[in-house]
Amino acid sequence: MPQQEQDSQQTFLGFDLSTQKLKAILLNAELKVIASAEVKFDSDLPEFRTTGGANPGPNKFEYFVQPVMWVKAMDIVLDRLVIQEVDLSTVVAISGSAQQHGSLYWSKHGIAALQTLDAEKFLHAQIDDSAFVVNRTPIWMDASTLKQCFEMETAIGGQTEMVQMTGSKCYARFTGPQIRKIYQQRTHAYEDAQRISLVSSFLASLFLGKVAAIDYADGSGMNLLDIRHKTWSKTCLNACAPDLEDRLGEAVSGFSILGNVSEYFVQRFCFPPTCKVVACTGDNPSALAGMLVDRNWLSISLGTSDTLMMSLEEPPNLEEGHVLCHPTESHEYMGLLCFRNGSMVREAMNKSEADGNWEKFNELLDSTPRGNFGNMALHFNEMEIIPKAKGTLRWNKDIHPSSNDAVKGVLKFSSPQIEIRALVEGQMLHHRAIAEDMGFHFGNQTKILATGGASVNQSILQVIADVFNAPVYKQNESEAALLGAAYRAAYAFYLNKNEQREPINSYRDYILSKTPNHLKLVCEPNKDSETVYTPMLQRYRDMARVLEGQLAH
Ligand code: ADP
Ligand code: XUL
Repeated sequence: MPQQEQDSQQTFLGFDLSTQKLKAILLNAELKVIASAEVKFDSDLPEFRTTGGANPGPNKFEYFVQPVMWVKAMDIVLDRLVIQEVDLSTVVAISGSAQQHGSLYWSKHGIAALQTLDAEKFLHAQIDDSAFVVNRTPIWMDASTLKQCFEMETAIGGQTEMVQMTGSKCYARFTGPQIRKIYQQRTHAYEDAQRISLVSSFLASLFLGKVAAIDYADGSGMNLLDIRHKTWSKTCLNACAPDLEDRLGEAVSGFSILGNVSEYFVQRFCFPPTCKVVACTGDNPSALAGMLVDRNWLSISLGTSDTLMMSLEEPPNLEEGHVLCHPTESHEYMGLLCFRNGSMVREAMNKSEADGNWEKFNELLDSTPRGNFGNMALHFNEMEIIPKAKGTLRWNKDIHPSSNDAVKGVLKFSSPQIEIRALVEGQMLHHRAIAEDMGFHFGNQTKILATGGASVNQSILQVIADVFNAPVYKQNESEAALLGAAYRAAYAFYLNKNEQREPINSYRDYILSKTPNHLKLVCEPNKDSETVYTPMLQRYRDMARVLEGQLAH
């Protein structure tokens, strides 16, 4: 077959091993989705008795997964593709996205099993419990390692040092503290662990037939990687557990081709023997890769919690929030902010002021002017992450930040519509202020990409456009993390093929040249936005200081 025709038949396979499911998509040479399949852990694999994809552990704050569940899910998802008559012999590259922070501890037997898979048998019959020395993999929901966080930060000289080195202070769910807990509580298992994988590198390992390298971006969620030098930090490794570097292996770029797919997949599923396995990464970095946005874009996910993602030139030293190595731009960083008081608070307000009806909520929101006559509110129903504050504060236009009234604020506003606008504007002012603190530069070029459950709400999106004084866009295809995995596979394959040829397109340029219309404009800011919201941003900061101060007393 002529080369061009051959190229046009190439496909790229992406996976997302998220908390609740394993999903696969196949993209054709034009990067259009041509097939997909998924396995839901709770319903498709009930024998593992997960709820929302996780098992609560025996002790407080513990959450785990039996890794064999993920192996079994891979057997099923591949079979589901085959049942749809997907031709896997066209797949030239594979990559994946996975929930961040979880850790798997390979036994000697497990590593041998990966290398000698028998194509006649299921994966899970060969990579079973005995492949791991710890058969309960701690996942990101686990919050049981506060002691180890404290120990690691103390050992390296404090929280500020940890933030400067690794981009995050120690978080209980991060992998370093989790590894330290295993080392302390199950020392023999730790000693027997030949290698340690993240969930993403475990996913790559299945296809590679050996333990795969961890990529820089997902590696940034461990409190172990020096994010500026992209190497493991010796001080952090020493603060975590002995002889750890050998167990982690070298960290690599997310565009690295780790090798060809193992013989098992060639024989059992007809993958071509030259099919490349590209390093897998975490779901958040993979989502940023899937959104194809540059440094002018702020991505806002309005899910259960509100999450902001952005590209940064330099890592800031924010005490909270996360800075990761960028998944696709080697000279940039990725900023990740997660806020607890997102949809849950909007939902509570919708219930109390609009009978739980989003249409009514929107009518009320739209009936009030931008700026809400100077009425503002902060609703941190749960302890917020940044700022560390809890409680509700309402100010009207008459309250002076340094007056006695500032602390108490106003008890309630005069109407449901004022309450609703004060909430939504307050939330978005909060998000904007913290994004600025993280180092995001707002300007004429700024654009917002909205995703997540509440991004269906046009009235909320209009408030976002106004408060951020930037147009708001949505993506045509959903599931950015999954797309990101398949796009990275395609780009890594392209880089590999063009090694000798110049010039090489950047990741974004290359993918966008094939999928130019992946976004749609949904809202534009009103002309007076900057005038209305700039003073309110300062007022938000004053209000936040009051709430923070209350907590301190
Ligand atoms: P997660 O991925 O965190 O499970 P989703 O991205 O599915 O969450 O978003 C769920 C949230 O979307 C719900 O908490 C709900 O409040 C919110 N939501 C759904 N529809 C609307 C709407 N029309 N307006 C505002 N919020 C909505
Ligand atoms: C990020 C985090 C989660 C997981 C699961 O720090 O803990 O978003 O990646 O999705």
